[in-house]
Amino acid sequence: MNFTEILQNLTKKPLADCTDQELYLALLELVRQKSADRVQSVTGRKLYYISAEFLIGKLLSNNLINLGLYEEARKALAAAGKNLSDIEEVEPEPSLGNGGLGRLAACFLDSLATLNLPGDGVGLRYHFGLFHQSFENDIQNEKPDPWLTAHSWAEKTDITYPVELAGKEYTARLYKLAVTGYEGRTNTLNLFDLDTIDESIVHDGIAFDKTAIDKNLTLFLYPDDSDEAGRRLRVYQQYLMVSAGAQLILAECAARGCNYHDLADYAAIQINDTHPSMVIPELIRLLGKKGIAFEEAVEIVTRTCAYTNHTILAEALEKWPRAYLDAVVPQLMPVIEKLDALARTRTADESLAIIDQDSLVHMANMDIHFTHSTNGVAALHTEILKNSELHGFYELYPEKFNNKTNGITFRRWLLECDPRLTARLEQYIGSGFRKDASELEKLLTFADDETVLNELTAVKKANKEDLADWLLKTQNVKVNTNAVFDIQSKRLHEYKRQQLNLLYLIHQYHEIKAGHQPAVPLVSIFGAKAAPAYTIAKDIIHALLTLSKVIAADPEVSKWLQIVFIENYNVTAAEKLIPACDLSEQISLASKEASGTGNMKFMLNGALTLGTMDGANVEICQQVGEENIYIFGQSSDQVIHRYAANDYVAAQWYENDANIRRAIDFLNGPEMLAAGHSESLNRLHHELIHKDWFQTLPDFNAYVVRKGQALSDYTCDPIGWRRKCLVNIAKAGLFSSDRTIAEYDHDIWHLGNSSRTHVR
Ligand code: 26Q
Repeated sequence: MNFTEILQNLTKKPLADCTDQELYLALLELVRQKSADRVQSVTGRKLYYISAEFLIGKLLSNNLINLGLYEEARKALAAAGKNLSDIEEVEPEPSLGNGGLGRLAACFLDSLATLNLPGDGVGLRYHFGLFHQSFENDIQNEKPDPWLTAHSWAEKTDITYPVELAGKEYTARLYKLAVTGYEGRTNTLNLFDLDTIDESIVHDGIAFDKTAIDKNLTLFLYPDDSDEAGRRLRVYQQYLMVSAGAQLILAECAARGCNYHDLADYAAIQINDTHPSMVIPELIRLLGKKGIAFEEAVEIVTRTCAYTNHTILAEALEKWPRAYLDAVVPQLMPVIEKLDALARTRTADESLAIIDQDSLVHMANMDIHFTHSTNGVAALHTEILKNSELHGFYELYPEKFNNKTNGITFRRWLLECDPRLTARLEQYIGSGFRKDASELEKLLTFADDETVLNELTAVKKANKEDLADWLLKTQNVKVNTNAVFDIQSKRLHEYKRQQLNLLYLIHQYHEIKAGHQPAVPLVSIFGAKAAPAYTIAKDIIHALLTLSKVIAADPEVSKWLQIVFIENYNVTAAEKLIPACDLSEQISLASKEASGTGNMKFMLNGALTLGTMDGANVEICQQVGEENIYIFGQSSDQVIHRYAANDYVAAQWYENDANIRRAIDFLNGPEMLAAGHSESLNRLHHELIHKDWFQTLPDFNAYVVRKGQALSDYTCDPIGWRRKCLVNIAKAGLFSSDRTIAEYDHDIWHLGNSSRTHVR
């Protein structure tokens, strides 16, 4: 049977007569069948990647590519007058993550399956994901983001587990989503939910009755900065996830012959940040019920579990008041108290305790004491953990600490999102890079080949045209594709410093008004969601939207400068933006961005990075060389010292620098106040002068100069620019998540083996 016939067997009518929805459902069914063929049995150790977030993105194209069916499908549909990209639009995007951490989990699942490693995900089936963002009156508005349609990739199973929350029993139901690797095996993403969830209790945006746990528990994913009630609900969510997850793991291992004493020979559990940390006491509790004594259970769990840290921001490290835990998970508190007592026999350092003097339970501390591995997510991040943030732990357990620099799956972030570039690369260096990302380096032999450089320029131009069409269609804005496309897309957070970019744009506005024409027109594109309770983050969005209007209304400036803030940034939008980017903004305050992964995606698609020496930017710089990246700003050491000295006074920088003053004072000057909301603009103005916790002002001038350099290189030396782009693509291989996963497996998981051969 040819592809058309196979598909017609599912649609039961000629493809030409089908709606896009019908074709989507047929393709979904076909992918399901083909994925099922690739399920393999497991021997030895299997990984369970537990995470509160899996930001998987749309799955149809990804699965077709990984199954090797994409081209066939595209051609069969085209022959029937159908367009695969129209069919893709029918699919809702599962928005089961905030940002980097959730997307990383999704990339890891892809790489595990591609490398033929047994590794499943464990998480939650949030009905409305994060939230859907729209701009109303230039202010972020939040709505539910429904993605669970009648036909969804996640399939309901008959498997349920009892979970006790606040003394009441709930029933967690398992949903399974197939994860098919590129020419690899099929693994599973296990998502838990309650049958009793009531979507109709959501009203006025994303508000709902927070007391009715049985109705609300998995309605939303909590943003990274939420209110009190939200945080409390998070404990409920986390325990649902880890208790059901732990029961699933024990059941699967037992079915494969595990007697629980040898759990570490059957399972490796990776704890993705502190959100799933309660899996440690929960497993100890469950092993206790199987007759295993506390001391042995601690040893088993320590050998089975490993922990990844994704942040050094103190406010993001989870510390739960024990009163929360007493109320929600009383069954865990005796275990946590025993773990605290045991940890105190290992160290007298109070800062390493699990339960502190204020009765806060430090989840990261529990993780480090009772797992065998703690890793950071980029070289600089791991060094900062060892030398400052977690120094006491490093002295106690030096052998536990290791680095695993993040990566991205090239299937989604090159083959799927940038078919034009993929085709060109294949023409130059063959198709080996599809499976072995390090082969991209072969591209370096073309660094001085003007034909190749011109062809790469043409690919970028065509991608920019595509993005322009998409922006017109979805955001109703028109952009000039001869301009530089400069993109900052990531969660909105002060440490990521979208406000620095904002101040630059105001600075440029003034320069143009003063008659200083820029080297090239600039389209400055933003994509970012702000946590609903994060006021200053929402103020920054408002200021950018307002400035965008002020500029658009001024023909003198709008010839040179345009700001586009796209609504509801998500994986689907990222796949449109990234291939069209010229300049990638990675401008976090040095030491604060653990790694970043967007930086890798932009680089792989031939954008140049404008960034600080932070997170994985440091390794990108090492890969491409200083001449192929635009680095500026304070170093992480300088920043760490400034914090330690506690002597940063933003107001001094404001008073002593006329450029800074001019830019900041524009925020609540007459032009902005006429177009925006004074309360919000005044608050941001005040914040920057009197707080500026993430040191925007000390980096301002360096940023303006470096960005100016990049823009002038773009116009004055187009061949030199494109050569830099080529080097970036060629050197991106290191950032394949296949490399990252191979390192996790080699150093931490040892999948498919017995753990005993690897015990230290
Ligand atoms: C914590 C407590 C209460 C409520 C929410 C949270 C919470 C939720 C989400 C805390 C953190 C997150 C997400 C963190 C995250 O995405 N971190 C990013 O992880 C990436 C993958 O390692 C890195 O590349 C980024 O640098 C890091 O910011």
